[in-house]
Amino acid sequence: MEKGGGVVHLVLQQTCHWNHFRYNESRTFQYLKCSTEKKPVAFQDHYRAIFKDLNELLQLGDDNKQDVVEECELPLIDLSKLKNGNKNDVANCTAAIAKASSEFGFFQVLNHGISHELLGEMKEEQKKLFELPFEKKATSKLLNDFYRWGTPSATSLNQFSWSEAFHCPLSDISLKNHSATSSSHFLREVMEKVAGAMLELARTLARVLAEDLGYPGDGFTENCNKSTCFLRLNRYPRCPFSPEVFGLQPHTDSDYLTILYQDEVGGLQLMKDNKWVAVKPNSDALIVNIGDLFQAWSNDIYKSVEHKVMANGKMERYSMAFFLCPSYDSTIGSCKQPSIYNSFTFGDFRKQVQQDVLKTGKKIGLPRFLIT
Ligand SMILES: O=C(O)CCC(=O)C(=O)O
Repeated sequence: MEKGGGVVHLVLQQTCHWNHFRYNESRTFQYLKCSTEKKPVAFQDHYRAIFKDLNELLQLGDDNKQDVVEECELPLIDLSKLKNGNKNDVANCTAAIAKASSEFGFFQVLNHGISHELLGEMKEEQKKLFELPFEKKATSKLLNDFYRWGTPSATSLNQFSWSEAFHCPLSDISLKNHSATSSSHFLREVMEKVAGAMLELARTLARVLAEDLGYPGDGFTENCNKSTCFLRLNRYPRCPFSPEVFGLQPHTDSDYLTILYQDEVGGLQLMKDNKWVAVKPNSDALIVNIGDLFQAWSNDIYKSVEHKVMANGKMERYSMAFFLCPSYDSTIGSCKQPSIYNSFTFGDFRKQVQQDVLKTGKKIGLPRFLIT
């Protein structure tokens, strides 16, 4: 047995179905390519340092298993009430959205205006995309150049995410520069429809939330458009090291708000009253969560809550997230005085997050901008 990555190597040989892990004739790893470095990099070389601890972890047995996490029902809000013309219904629905955003930072919406058929088509296209060979996803710019897998910058296991994703600005999904015969044509067509519908939904929700704090109209969402917002397609492969490994490490979202479509597998957890709680999947609903920019703008009335995805040992999982973001030069100030945060541009915020992640492996986020 080799030192360090050797145990991981053997375990993966026996159990890993992540189709990126390829074996050659002698059943050792061939190579994996990392999306940020366009040179082949052996998985065990790239992640040797962080996976070596699994050697011990795998021998620890049940003592090391994560605490049992309770399941929670997120507030479920019927958006048809916003549009039915009844003033009472509109007021109740607005109040429910605002309450959930300040108490949970998360809620689910029903009758959101995005059809089951469209979401089903999206899931099918997403599956086909991720089933392609790893080299193709990593190098052929299927959705331009926005593929990532794992966490290339991770230096420890708790910074590693057992997932792969395409993270695309909405403007780069467009069919305009792609012929009808291109292999990604139908995928782009479906993504464009989903992204357009999610942008509209996100703007509606942002408008409702701003209005509840006394700011009617389109306000800051005017700066959120196809060239500033993102759609992320996520796949969480089955993980032989579950439950010790994150599918997606704990984080808050660096946006105004996020809309999430997830399949029925589950694995999303959020922080509630200093405890992780698991979100019960509901196939009729979309999940909405408040991001850092809304928390700053609302002066901490709406909460950007930490969340994570736990890897699953039995099943792969798919999700898709839409991020409502402004242009990088947009200033995020607070709607209330005295403000808790210094105002900052979205570009400054992103830059600070990236610097912190590079330096410490972790996002610090809003606390960086607190007025001291
Ligand atoms: O897949 C999920 O449930 C969460 C996705 C997420 O948090 C993200 O893409 O930022």
